[in-house]
Amino acid sequence: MRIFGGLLSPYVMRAALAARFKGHDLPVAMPEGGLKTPGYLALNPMGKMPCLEDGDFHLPESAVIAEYLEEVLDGPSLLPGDARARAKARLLARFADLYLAPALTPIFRAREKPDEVPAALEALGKALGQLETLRGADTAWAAGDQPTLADATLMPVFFFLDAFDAAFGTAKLLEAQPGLAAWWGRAKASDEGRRMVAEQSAGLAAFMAPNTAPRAA
Ligand SMILES: N[C@@H](CCC(=O)N[C@@H](CS)C(=O)NCC(=O)O)C(=O)O
Repeated sequence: MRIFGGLLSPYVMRAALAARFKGHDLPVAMPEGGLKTPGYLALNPMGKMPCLEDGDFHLPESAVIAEYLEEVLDGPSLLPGDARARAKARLLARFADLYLAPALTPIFRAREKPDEVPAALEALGKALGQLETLRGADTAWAAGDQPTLADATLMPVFFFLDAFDAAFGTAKLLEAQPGLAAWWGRAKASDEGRRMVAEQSAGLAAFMAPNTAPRAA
């Protein structure tokens, strides 16, 4: 089993983290020739990363990949507890996909479209407040006392709050959300968090290097 993509992408990292939280270290690499070759588009017609390869089975879309890995890999459950606990983990992950990550996208594009950054920062602050409310009381991990699909989804997105802080003050937006701030502090200090931060930092350095980096986010 392997994952096509680059680990700077929060979507690729989500798939990798889901496997790692279950005790599996899947290889991750860009597909030969990039994301738009006829061969890769036959596996993932959207031409995006990640795409999971499991034998002759190919699966795009990080949320679906993470749920598939939860089903096929042995190891601790990433959807533990009762139906309500599982729904909570899924809700936080879905919120990240639909509201949090899109708010970050204009900040990635700040070099090309700096005018869009102030509105993006406002949207990001609003999304963090909504996430704090959805999450409710702080727990050791995002949705309970063990890592879930919510942590695998949120952690690679929160990396960018730290990474963009010097330029845009993004980490400060977290100060208004004490539960999330506490969770993120613990998550990035965990073994998987420290590894993730190192890998995404390396990917971001390559991405930001002028004219040399493959597009990774
Ligand atoms: N909904 C997709 C989003 C994947 C996505 O947008 N990936 C970006 C990298 S962060 C990508 O492949 N961009 C390259 C492109 O669109 O050409 C998922 O969850 O897997």
